[in-house]
Amino acid sequence: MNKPKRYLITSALPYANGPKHLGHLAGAYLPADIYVRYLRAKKEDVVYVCGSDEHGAAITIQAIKENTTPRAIVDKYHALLKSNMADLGISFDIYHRTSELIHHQTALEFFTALNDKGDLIQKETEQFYDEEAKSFLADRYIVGTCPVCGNENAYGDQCEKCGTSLSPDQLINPRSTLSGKPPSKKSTTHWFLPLDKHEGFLREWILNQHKDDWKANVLGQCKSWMDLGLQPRAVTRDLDWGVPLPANVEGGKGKVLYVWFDAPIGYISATRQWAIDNNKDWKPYWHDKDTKLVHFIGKDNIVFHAIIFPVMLKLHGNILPDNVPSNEFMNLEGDKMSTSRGWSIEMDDYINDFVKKENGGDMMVDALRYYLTQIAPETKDSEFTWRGFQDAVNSELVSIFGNYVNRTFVLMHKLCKGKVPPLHETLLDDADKKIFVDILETKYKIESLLETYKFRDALYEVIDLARKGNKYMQDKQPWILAKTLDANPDNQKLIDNCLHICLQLTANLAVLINPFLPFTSKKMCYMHKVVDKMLDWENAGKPKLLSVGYSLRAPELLFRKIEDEEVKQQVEKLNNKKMAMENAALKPADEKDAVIAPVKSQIQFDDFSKIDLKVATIISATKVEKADKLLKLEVDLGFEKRTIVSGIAMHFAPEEIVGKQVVVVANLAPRKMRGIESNGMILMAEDKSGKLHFVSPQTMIDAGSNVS
Ligand code: B3M
Ligand code: ZN
Repeated sequence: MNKPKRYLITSALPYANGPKHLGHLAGAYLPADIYVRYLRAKKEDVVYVCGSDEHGAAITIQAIKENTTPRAIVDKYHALLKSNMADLGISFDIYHRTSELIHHQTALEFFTALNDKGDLIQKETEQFYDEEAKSFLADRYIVGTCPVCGNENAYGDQCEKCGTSLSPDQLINPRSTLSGKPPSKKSTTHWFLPLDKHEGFLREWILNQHKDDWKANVLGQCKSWMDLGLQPRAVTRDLDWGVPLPANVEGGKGKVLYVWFDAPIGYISATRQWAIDNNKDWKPYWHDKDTKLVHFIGKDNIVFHAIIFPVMLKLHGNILPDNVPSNEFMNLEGDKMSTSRGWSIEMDDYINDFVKKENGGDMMVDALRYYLTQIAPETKDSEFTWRGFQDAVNSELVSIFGNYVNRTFVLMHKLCKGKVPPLHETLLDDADKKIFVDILETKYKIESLLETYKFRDALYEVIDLARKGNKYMQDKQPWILAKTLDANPDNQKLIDNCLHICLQLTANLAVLINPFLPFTSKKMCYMHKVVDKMLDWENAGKPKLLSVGYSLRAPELLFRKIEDEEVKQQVEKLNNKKMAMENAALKPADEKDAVIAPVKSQIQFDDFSKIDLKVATIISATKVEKADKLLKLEVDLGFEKRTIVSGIAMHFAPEEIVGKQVVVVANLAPRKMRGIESNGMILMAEDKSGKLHFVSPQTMIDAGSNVS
């Protein structure tokens, strides 16, 4: 397209059904954020929208799992996702939600417009039905035995054990999750989007017009989908959670829009809400041909964004996406990332473990952004390992980038009185001049890489420029020149030149790294005593960003090293989490649904008062060797510290319980377990799924407090 007048950038709307992991972040959010920050630095008109996807079976199933309402689920996880994204520097202009009224209105207007024009068709189909619950059943609501691996709890759309995609008809002994009874079939009428009618347009638009600028994985998936033959897609469902069809649509009673019909319209409603909040006009962003619309997504969302939504947009008279940059998946320590299997690092976990002030704060956000970009699964699946994270941070961010900036500032304070030294043009040699050329070339390379969505290569260029800076300084050795100043006072001019150039380079690095590591750039602005305006992209490549004689601040620590111990702890935590999940899943069904245990026979108050219950604080927890279930705890009872061995290792990772308060039977006779003397017992509540919970005071109180 011609130079766009404005940009509308979207990231896939995450389902508000649980925390999201680092694979999600690396797939659809971080690359979009880098792109948007770059466009903003270029002073482009850009709006970046996202929000929670709050409809569909993903939500209602989670509500059943957590024994609560869909509303409570979306409220809880919307708040979590919104704050997680903000903490990790994802700079949406709006993070909206599809349960908002304006979204329901926008989605219905869209549906009605298409329906009124005759772009949708109605068809009668047979659907699974639960006679007892009087409810149609989404595929997810039907469980049965997986024909592939024999898992007795496979869902009607997928077996989570072996990963096979299924349809409910393939399940052996299917049953409804609502009543437990086998489902029947019942006919129902739905609205369909006849994709087959649009095949000609899609083939021309995707496979011809975009054959050179869309990624190969996107083109490939679209082509194979079309080659299988496009079918009409249902856009409504018989459900009570979603965007209800309006009362005046005949036959619409009890039906809602299918979540994949309403969710992408969420991009439009988010733009509308953003426009209201900012006193802007939303229409050009969705109607003007000069708008560049880009959807950042993960590979499981390709057909929805590259085929189905574009057909909807075209029928509705909107602009079409200019690109749909989609990432492959990011694996974790040799296995697929999956929250439900416990093999994942949630954004929330990373924030709790690393971004807290005492662990490094914002610099650890940038450390994560660095590693995730460096291993971005842009063309094939990639792999996150904690060791890889440590390597990237320690040997690139700390040793190359951080070290270069730090050395420059330290030497400038030592050898140039804390000021930007003058440049003595006549003394410039080739190596000096080369740095200015390198800066400019790097800028151009980064621009063309970012504009073609090659974020990992673009980031590499920034680090490579810092590497060149290090080498330049190492070759010039201004600290050696400084030693001979008495004999050669003119050497000061060479020192000046070296540090002048090094400083113009640090200022340029701040501009160039800004889209990727915004917190680092901010800190660098502070060190350079310049306002954030220096980060405008037009400043990139300039040889005179800093004025001669300008005094600069002392260097600040930009990054910190990741210790071996941290890597070890994280790997252990991951393994523990997976084990706890597996144990919960392996419990036989009757054990999970255990009835409430009958009340034990009566005792007298005297019997009870013999038990001395006290509040204790856990000060350390370690696994007991060769005993899967045991943790050795040190607890503080106020008047003394004690060791207690407790059978809770399947339920808690050691590091997550340190600092927690518990109730202890303080006068229980000591007992030896695996050779360790245990002095007391910790009270636990067991829920019906068999999971253990601590019994603790509501707020922290003095250790040793009596419980009676
Ligand atoms: N919520 C699916 C997902 O999270 C879906 C994306 C909607 S984008 C409009 O993978
Ligand atoms: Zn299976």
